[in-house]
Amino acid sequence: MKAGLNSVVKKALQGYVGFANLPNQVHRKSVKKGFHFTVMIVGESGLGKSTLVNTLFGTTLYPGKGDVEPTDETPKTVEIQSLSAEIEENGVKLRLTVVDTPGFGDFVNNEESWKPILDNIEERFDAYLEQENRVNRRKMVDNRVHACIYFIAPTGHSLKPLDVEFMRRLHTKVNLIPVIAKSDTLTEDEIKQFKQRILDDIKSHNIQIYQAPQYEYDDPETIAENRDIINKIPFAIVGSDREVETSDGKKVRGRKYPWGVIEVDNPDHCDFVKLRQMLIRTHMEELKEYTSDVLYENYRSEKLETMGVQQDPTVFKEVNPLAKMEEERQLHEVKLQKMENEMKAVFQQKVAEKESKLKQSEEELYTRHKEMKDALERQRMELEEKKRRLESGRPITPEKAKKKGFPFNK
Ligand SMILES: Nc1nc2c(ncn2[C@@H]2O[C@H](COP(=O)(O)OP(=O)(O)O)[C@@H](O)[C@H]2O)c(=O)[nH]1
Ligand SMILES: [Mg+2]
Repeated sequence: MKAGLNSVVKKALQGYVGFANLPNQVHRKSVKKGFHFTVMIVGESGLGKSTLVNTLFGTTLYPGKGDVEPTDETPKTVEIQSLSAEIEENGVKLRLTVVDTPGFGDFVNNEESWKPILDNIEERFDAYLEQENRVNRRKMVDNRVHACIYFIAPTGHSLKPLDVEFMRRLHTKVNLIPVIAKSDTLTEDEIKQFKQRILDDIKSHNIQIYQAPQYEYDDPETIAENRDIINKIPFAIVGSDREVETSDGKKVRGRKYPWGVIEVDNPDHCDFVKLRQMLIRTHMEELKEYTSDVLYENYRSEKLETMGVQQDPTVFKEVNPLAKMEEERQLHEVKLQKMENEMKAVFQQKVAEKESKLKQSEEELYTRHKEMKDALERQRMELEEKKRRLESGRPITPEKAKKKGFPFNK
């Protein structure tokens, strides 16, 4: 698996996105920190994944059109490529990361397709878990995958074994949002029937796709809007990063056919707008919350269990008062120990200073004492000398006697 490039494109969107209109009281925190949302895109080659990424960002993030050039060598595994763009609307920032997975479904053995994707999702959970275990949790980076858009080929029949296998393996790890790729190749009726077959297949295989909750306290308008979006799943999408001209001369993002133009941003033509609304307007916080509180939380407790750590399920992780008190106690102890060490160091330094001062004065005293002793000795010798002279009858020179004397009596 190759960790793809991770570029950040700063760009002011011309078109309307909508996240700046999120109700402030609910999203004040997110608005301050900026939104960060990660979407993964999975599906067989050629279904329009890269094109959808470009359509979502409203810009060409990929050089050239679509996928990496085909090479003679078949890639050995699914590649994971992550692209990030910071989009800003009315001063509100959204960092949208899209994880593309070229190579999915290109193998004889299915296991080689879903495994690297599952691994990538779990690695991101592990990275988050690792941060949670750190003492300083203030700067947590959430790179968990909040939604996975799964591309279904527009066959009009039913799900392929590859689709079922992927969704069954991944549905407990990520919010699955199935979409019908290149829906412009199907008629309206075909889409309607195909959607129903897909939903029946999903149900019969016990696959859990993302279910948006209904809030009875929401205003009727919001309830209607949400229901309208959810009823469109699996979204029938059309992607295009090109502008085409309609019959009445309008320039729109879309695909041109002899019989007319399919507009990407027209909700009457396809469900692209609904998908985008769901991701970055109506359900972004929901998708993040479900990822964190249910999908990640399940992964986390399973992982801890296999590591032999038993959790008390009645205590929610963030508000476990005992663990918190213990953590605080330990922090406090470390602080106390540090203060004690500092005080000891200061004390020792003071003692050393005093000692060296005492030693210095002792030396000074000793030298003075020695000088006095020497002076006394000299005087004694002179007196002896005088005494001898007097005894031998010679006179004393008066000047010489004046010069001598006790030095410390001056
Ligand atoms: N008809 C139609 N063609 C599409 C659509 N989206 C992408 N394509 C085309 O399908 C081809 C493969 O698209 P690409 O984005 O590279 O697919 P990927 O391999 O899944 O990344 C390109 O020629 C696109 O122009 C769509 O919604 N409808
Ligand atoms: Mg691609």
